[in-house]
Amino acid sequence: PQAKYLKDYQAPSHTVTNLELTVELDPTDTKVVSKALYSAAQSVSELCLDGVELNLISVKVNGQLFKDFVQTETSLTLKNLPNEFTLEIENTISPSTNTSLEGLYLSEGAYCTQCEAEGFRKITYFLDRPDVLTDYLVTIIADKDIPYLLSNGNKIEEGNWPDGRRFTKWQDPHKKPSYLFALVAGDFDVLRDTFVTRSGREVALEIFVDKGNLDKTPHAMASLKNAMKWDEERFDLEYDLDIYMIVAVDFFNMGAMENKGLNVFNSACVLANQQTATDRDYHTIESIVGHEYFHNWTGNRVTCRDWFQLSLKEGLTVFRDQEFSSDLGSRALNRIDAVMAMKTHQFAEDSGPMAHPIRPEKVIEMNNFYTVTVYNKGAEVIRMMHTLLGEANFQKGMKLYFERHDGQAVTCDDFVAAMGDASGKCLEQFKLWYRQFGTPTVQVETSYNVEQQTFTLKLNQIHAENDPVSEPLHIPFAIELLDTAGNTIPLISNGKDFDAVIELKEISAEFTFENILSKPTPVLLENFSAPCVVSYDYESEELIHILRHASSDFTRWEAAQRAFTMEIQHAVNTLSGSNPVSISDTLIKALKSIIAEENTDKALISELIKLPNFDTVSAEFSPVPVTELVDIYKQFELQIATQLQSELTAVYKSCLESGEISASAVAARSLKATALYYLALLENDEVTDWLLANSQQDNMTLKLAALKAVKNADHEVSEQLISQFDAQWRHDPLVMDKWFALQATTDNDSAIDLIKSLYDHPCFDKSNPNRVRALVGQFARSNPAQFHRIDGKGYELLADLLIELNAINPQNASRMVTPFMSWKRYDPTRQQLIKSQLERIASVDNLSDDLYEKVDKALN
Ligand code: BAL
Ligand code: ZN
Repeated sequence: PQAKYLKDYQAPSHTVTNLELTVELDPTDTKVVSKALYSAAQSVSELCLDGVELNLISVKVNGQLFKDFVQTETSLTLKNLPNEFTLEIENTISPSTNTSLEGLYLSEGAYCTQCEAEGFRKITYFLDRPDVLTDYLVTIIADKDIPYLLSNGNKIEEGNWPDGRRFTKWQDPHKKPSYLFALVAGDFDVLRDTFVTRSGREVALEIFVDKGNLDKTPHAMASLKNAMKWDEERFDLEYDLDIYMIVAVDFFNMGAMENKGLNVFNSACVLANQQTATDRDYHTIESIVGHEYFHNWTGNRVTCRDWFQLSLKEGLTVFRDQEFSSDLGSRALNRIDAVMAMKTHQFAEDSGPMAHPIRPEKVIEMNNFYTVTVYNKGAEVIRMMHTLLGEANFQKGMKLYFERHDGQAVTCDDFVAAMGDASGKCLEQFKLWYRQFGTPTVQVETSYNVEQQTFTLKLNQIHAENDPVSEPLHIPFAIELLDTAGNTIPLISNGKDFDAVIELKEISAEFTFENILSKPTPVLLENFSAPCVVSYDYESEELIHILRHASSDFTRWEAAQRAFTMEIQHAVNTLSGSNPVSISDTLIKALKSIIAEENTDKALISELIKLPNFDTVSAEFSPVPVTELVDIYKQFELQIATQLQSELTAVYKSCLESGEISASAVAARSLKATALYYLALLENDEVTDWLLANSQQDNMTLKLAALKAVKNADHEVSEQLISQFDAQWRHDPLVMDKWFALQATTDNDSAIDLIKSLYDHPCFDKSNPNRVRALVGQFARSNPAQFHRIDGKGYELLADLLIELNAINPQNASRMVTPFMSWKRYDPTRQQLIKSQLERIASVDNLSDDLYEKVDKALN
């Protein structure tokens, strides 16, 4: 396969106007006619169009049949062309056999499209690149029994086609790149509403779902309206069409897609009611509905010049959706989520063979770069600019960005330039964040001078070994100093008030603060102000002090995570034979008092008393001591349950919740779930009653909390509850995904056989990405004991599946290979086992570019 390089970018050879697309739908023989005016940018006589898996019928230039072309598997090159001409191409495609879920395909009988990044070329021959912006006029023709025929923009005509079929015609008033094209056709239930924009325009809102699912749409609709209002208020951005449609489909590779005026969503990211969806699902839906809506400006109105610039729209839009969720809900909890994603997934990617800058420079398969780096680290880079500029200047930057670039396809440099010009802040050095990769470490040394009452921080930035950037990065490094009573000490440096954000611009620098009456406890990289690791030798008492007193809830959580991690590290070092390991009394005492805090958000308490997840902790070790960690987690959880039994019991009883989705009810359920998770580890009849009672609730959050708890504890009622759930929900595969995910975490030796037997469950379907992710994805991500079995059977299970998926859906296969990418972090035996599975995959005939790129990087 051929790699593409950012440095080789060339402007398109032609501009395209007045694209008329006529699509006659048929499951195996859909006819596509595309007609447009092409104008050569300079005088060139060749035009090379992208096209994949298309059956070409005819080419006409200026109305005349045209034969002077060369066809390959991925292109159509026309020769000896005039400077300006109309081109009409007719081709056919087969949606029903398209299991890649790219281009036009069928999802449970409904036609739908996915064109980002390069799916439009599976529909017709075109300049399928984001910097070719065109106006679209789309005619859809289909059998009469398909009531909804949808595309982007406004419906301008509909009626009967002469042969008895139906048609609709759609015009999008905004020029767009081909990746934002969408077409949907099917029979749906529709939830309709309206939104009146700030300037008084009424926008029709429509959510299309499978028949019978209407009662699961109000939350998505409410989220959409909240997003529209929020974008007006916080970003001064108003919606620009008269209609906004969302269609939910069951077969979808991603979460959702921001096609202009016609979003297509994975049904998992739309459908929710209290019986079927957890509070977490509600939150995810709100955030994704927001995310896709926010793309209307950051992505659609201003788009990317080329795919290397993906973070231009994704990093920025993730930042915007994070801010949306934080403004509407708890800022601290949203920050915890975002930082957890960074530390769990992005740091791992950044230290493995797929490490890349937020603006990659070399790509084989673009679908492989919809990554936590481009999205989440990209959002952190935007957040750093926000920290450095402040909200007012950041918003000025956004205004200037739109003033300069509305309707254009631009680069990340254009965005940073707008931010710099609008604020007057020099961001030249800051731009290195777009080129560097690997997680930088900020090494911190501190010293307290008793006589002078000063406190000095020495910061030293160290870049990852493979980082191509050797010059110092511009790092906003936020700090807080706590006195012995836990109060925040005002910062004074050189006699002046000092902002809490140190701007580290050198490799090494010192910062001294005055008027510090006694040795303070430093909070470092407060609020995760930069995507870095902090290296500092905290005493565990210091962490407990921060955990108790820090002014920010997020900081308290980070201190708890660090304190737990230190205890786990200590346990790994002292573990020997069957001697038990334990959490220190000081931390247990701190946890006890946290649970009893009356004025603290219950959802935060729930997070503070949870152990850090396995992946975050693993990152601290080389090689990862898998077996020891699994053992220590079990011992620690049991110890928390035992020593905090009375506190957990009390808090469980005091968490009254009303079955609503109000913030307080959600928080109460979250803490209840955590208490139940621990308490299930103890033999206690009262707890068993609670577990049974929760499992019968008509509320999925509580029901699933009970199931997770019994599953983790291998509780005597576990099997009973698992089969009850299956019996109750077998009719709803989306709900069954929760059940598949639970089964995947079975941590005894029956796990592999169980998973294989579930491939035959009537709800399971390997061609559905949600199912595969729920069962096998969850197994590889969240069942370390069984995935990393020393007999290699866990690895074999994943590799078998990837080889099958390679032929069905390469994009999904490629996402699922991630757990293998960090193979070098394990012990020699496991390394060898994973490596041999990677080699097995590498030797498969017809290996997709998607898998090839990753496996090749992993092995070389
Ligand atoms: N653009 C692909 C899906 C998303 O990030 O919104
Ligand atoms: Zn996005």
